[in-house]
Amino acid sequence: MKTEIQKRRTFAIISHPDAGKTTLTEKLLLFGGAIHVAGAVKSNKIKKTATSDWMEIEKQRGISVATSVMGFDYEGYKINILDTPGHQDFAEDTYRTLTAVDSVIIVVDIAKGVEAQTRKLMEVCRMRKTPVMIFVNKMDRDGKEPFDLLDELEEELQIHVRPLSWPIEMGVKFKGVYNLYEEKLDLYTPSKQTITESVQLNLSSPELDAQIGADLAAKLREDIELINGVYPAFTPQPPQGGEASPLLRGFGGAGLDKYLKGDLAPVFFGSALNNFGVKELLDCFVRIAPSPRPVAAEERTVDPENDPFSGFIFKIHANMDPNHRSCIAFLKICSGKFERNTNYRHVRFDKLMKFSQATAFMAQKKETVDEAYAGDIIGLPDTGNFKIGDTLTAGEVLHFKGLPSFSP
Ligand SMILES: Nc1nc2c(ncn2[C@@H]2O[C@H](COP(=O)(O)OP(=O)(O)OP(=O)(O)O)[C@@H](O)[C@H]2O)c(=O)[nH]1
Ligand SMILES: [Mg+2]
Repeated sequence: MKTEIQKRRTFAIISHPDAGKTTLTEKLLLFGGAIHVAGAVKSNKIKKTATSDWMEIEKQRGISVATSVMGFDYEGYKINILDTPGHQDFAEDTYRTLTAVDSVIIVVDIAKGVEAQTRKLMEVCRMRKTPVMIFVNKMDRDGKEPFDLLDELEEELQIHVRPLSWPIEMGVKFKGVYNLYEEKLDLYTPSKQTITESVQLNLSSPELDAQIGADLAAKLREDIELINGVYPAFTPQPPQGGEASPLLRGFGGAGLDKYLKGDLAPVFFGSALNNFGVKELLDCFVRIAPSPRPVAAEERTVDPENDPFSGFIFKIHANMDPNHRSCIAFLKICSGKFERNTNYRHVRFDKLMKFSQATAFMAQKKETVDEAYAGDIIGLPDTGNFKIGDTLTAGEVLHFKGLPSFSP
């Protein structure tokens, strides 16, 4: 059970509207092999709509209205993504979602920088000490100077930052990024291809000059020297069997500890629409993002790996499936293992309930689950038994803390 729980990565993608959350989610599903053709957020040319924008109103308006949950397996990890709406009218849904995740990825538009809703959501993350990674999106467009943007991120989001990739030019001149973590040059080609051309090379190699020209190579070397001088060292676990990049080594991985405490955000640059920088983000994410963390209940702190089953309802959705009029209650499993047809205690009613029809959310389709583990989110058919904040346990009385309540 411990191995199952440790391989789970449950996170939300958050930001101001239009930064590219749904587009990024779609590409993460694509790289994770969960879907084979990426859909797009409203566009007249493209027939397939984004997997996470499945509601009719979302398809029509090209915005996300409700949080979608999608799970998939990637390189031995089980990933649960929650794509949230950015619009403030639906912020309640997003705030609740933040109670159900172990980390977040914040998407920032290179041209717009930090926007109002992103700032508010970051406040919630700071309060909860949620580890944060930042994806600077839309590098195919002209935007702010990257060092200025880093200062803006630190100031506006009140979090330290640490670039783990670094852009070479932007907009029409965008050449790609240098990946500090894996010491490679990822070259950008403005197409929809999913494989990024990358060259393993040391910064001092003359090959760099050959690839991007002497001037840009000199500027890149200067920029990276500055980054390593100014920003905290960051030592993520090296790729399997490999060694952490010497560029990031030192100071005992102070950056990684700070990330896990929610004090420092690693920053990646890319373009979700062009499939660029997404795989690099995902590869680093699965290695450094936390597996399910302990959850505070009024009674005690619940340990995901050593405690029996417990979980709470953070969202209830009506009419998800036009063929079934029932509601679905979204349950985040905090500890242990959930099993089908097993009696669990509904703490508020003080009665036992069992579920034969619990569903897992695998991209686009739902499927019945026999078992699920801490970190997972499952859907329970609800005929009026649940309220947001309700707890289910293997028997113990627990009330989880920190669920915001809103007037109806
Ligand atoms: N040029 C460019 N456009 C992008 C990129 N990523 C996303 N977009 C576009 O930005 C628009 C908004 O993208 P979405 O993914 O819907 O943004 P969102 O953050 O999910 O928005 P809400 O759900 O409404 O909060 C869409 O038209 C995308 O095609 C990118 O890398 N480059
Ligand atoms: Mg969206």
